[in-house]
Amino acid sequence: MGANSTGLTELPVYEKLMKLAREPYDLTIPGAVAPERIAAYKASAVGFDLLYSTQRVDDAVLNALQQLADQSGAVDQFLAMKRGAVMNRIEGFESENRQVLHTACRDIFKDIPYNAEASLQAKQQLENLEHFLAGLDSGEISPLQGEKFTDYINIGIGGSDLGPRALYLALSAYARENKRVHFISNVDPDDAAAILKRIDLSRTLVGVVSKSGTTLETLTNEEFVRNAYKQAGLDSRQHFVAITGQGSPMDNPEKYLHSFHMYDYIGGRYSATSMVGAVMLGFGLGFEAFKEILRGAHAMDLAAEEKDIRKNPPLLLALLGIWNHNFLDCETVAVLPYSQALLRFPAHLQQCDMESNGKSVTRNGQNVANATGPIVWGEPGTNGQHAFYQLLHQGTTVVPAEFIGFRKNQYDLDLEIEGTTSQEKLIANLLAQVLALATGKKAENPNRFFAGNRPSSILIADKLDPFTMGSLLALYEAKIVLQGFIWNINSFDQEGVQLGKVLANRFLDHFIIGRQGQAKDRSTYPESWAMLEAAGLFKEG
Ligand code: G6Q
Repeated sequence: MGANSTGLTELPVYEKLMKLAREPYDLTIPGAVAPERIAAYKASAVGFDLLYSTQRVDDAVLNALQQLADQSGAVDQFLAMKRGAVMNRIEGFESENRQVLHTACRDIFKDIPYNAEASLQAKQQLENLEHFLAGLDSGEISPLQGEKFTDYINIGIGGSDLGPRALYLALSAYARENKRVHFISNVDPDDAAAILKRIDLSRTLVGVVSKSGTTLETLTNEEFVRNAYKQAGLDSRQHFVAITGQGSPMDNPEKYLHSFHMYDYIGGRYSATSMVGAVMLGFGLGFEAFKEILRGAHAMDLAAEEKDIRKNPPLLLALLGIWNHNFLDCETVAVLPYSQALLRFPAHLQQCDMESNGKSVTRNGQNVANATGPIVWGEPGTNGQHAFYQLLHQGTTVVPAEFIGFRKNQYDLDLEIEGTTSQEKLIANLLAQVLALATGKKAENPNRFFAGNRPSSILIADKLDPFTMGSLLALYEAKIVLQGFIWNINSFDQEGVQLGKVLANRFLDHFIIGRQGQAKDRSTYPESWAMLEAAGLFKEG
């Protein structure tokens, strides 16, 4: 579905943007980043300011980007998505054919939600969670005669790990007293072993998160941890909760203390505000904090409906990304949070963006005629400054950057040292990097020359609290889907991860054959047998 059935290159404004891109705004000319420009190039919503005077755009480019948003019908498609249009599909070919309704988890705060059915299901699951958490708090739900669970292990991978984990780490300053959360995602046995070594199983609740209920890593880790319970003489059923798609193979109440559901219209990488994130965050931060995350996300979902790009930070961020990627030919984008709490947020965005928009066919199943999703990566500042910023400033590749910062720190602890606080040092560095990348520096010595014109923007809010985190999450989710709409790709499937999964199973079959001492028929899959042998993982005889 979608108002836009053409790709980017077929939109009328495409040629205009190509022409403008021949002479993009020069940030290195003295006075180019003028005070009036800094003040004017600012879009605000839900407590976030997006400062973009250090992007290579001027009013002509911004007007053309506005036309790009209008001609592609990006916001209308965003609204159609929220109402329940079947956006996850490829026209004329077999595809998932699903609605895309992660926003429904947040629309519960609307008097009339966009999609009544999905928001009702979200509400029912929230009530289910609220009762469960109350039972845990009162000690009613406990295998320990009134003593409470203190620890929680989240077992899940990909969308069932990255978003929820990024949120928990971002908000661990608000963690409830005597509650700790741990994560196991990798099928590497050391991931589970390291956690099992340091927790008291008898006081631990284990949330197994898998929408499909079939993911190799998650099912393996579930058995791995259940085995530890068995070894400890404990009944794992009293400790394990399931968070899964309704009707999935994991949707089996007999095996779990409690079950929570998510639905097929919520994609894994968009699922942090469904039960996928809710159960763990509710345990670790409390139910009210989780609702604050939802409130913040909902507020940004609404802000993303604004059609004027200068008043819509997610849409503007999406368009600036397209300007840099499709017109200025920058292949990657760095997300650089100046906040230690956002340690894993770039990793979440990497998945959310690259799995959504790393596509080569349009929604009509034709090859795309333009570049789609960029490579997304990043690390918190100021740490990154002492690592990879050399390349950002003087490398041969131009990397547009999205800086994220907060005016206040989370903990009530900061100190003035040599005249400034640590928080001031942090934010001063953020601003300095943005300016340095943009304006550069002339020098006689070529090795000390900074070319400048390296575009970036700043997203800044007051303080990283649950509401703000929810808004930030939704801002990026909206940015990613809006870009997908403009590129006319399906941002909601992930066929590209299938082939590797199938081949991994073939290698596992080889291990089984080897272990059972069966005859090895190398004629069917000569290359996989040869690879095992070359890697020293298997010897004949
Ligand atoms: C996300 C992807 C993928 C998924 C994991 C885990 O959009 O679909 O990362 O989240 O593969 O899947 P399950 O939740 O089904 O175990």
